[in-house]
Amino acid sequence: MPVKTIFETKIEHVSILDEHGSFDADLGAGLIPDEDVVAMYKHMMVCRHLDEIAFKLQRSGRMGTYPENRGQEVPPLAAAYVLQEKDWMVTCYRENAGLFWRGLPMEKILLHWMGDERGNHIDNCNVTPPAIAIGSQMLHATGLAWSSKYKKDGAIACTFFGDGATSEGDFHEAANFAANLDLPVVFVCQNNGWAISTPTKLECSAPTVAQRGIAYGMDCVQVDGNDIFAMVKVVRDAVKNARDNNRPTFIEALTYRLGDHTTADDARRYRDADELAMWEKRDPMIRLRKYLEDKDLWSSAQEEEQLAEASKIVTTVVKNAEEIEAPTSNDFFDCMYTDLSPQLQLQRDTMRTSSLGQDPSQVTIQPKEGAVQ
Ligand SMILES: Cc1ncc(C[n+]2csc(CCOP(=O)(O)OP(=O)(O)O)c2C)c(N)n1
Ligand SMILES: [Mg+2]
Repeated sequence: MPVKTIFETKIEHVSILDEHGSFDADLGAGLIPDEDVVAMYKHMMVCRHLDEIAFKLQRSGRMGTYPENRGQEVPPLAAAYVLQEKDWMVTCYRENAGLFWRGLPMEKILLHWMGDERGNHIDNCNVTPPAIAIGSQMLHATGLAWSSKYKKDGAIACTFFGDGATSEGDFHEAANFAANLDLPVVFVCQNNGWAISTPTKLECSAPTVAQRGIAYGMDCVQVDGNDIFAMVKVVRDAVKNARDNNRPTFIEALTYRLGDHTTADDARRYRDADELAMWEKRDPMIRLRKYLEDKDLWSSAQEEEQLAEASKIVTTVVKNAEEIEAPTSNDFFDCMYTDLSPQLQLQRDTMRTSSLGQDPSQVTIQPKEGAVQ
């Protein structure tokens, strides 16, 4: 029996606006109207300012742990730009730029990281709360896509996750399910080179993360994730494939987190200063600003103006988040169950007393000292 090749594949890498600001006019022509590019740049400035302020809130004890998004704004923003209102964006925790573009109030993200459950109550747009259990959200996206296919409502799901998340079983289950059931899902992996302190090469020995999708029979592509034009192009293709053909696509977006993993981390302990310096030069905002300035679409005066605007927006957002009425301990019960059993009702009604769980008619109910109301 002769040995013959029965399967060969390749992974394409897409780049349109490179780190030096040069633009591939053939690939990039007509992709994004100028006014939208300006709007995206302005949006990124606001997001980055929020990121900076969130970091300071944590450092000054006004917020819990926070994962900086700085440097990774482009992939989620591109997806949010392409998706339709009915579609789902199902993310982890470094996708603020896309969530806000879709209409998620910024206060929600601050509340989430302040430990306030109301940050997860989203009723104005099709996005899910940040998924902290790594990989779990890919299954949710696949389920949402399955339900859309079943209901024939034409919606697709676009899910975001990190390079590290592709080493979780959840990724493989979601990918297998989506590909075998022909589901309209777009899998976007933000490959930032690290899963906290574990470099990607230690958990993926293949030359690209993208090729992990090939095993499931998906179209796979790698893209410069700091290039808004390339990102919009590949997401648009993937969304079309999902919507028209019910086929999932795997996108590996090469990017970098310019900050620490979270405020609980110090990346200087494991990341090379030279590596960081190299990626600082590839900052998506530097190249976009240069692109806009070269086309006379942006000026220093506009930059100043937008910085002031970002500061104004973020100040209001922080004020709204911090001044929200304090939650009551009844929320433990009321937000968890639709119908409370008599026992739980009793616990709720007596939890701020010294007679937790006892029948109020049979004991003298005394408010507990120092109880939160
Ligand atoms: C199931 C699970 N395991 C471990 C963790 C702890 N953890 C939090 S973030 C992280 C690394 C994730 O890396 P990656 O998927 O590359 O995302 P990135 O933070 O780089 O964006 C780990 C292991 C977790 N949150 N959930
Ligand atoms: Mg990572």
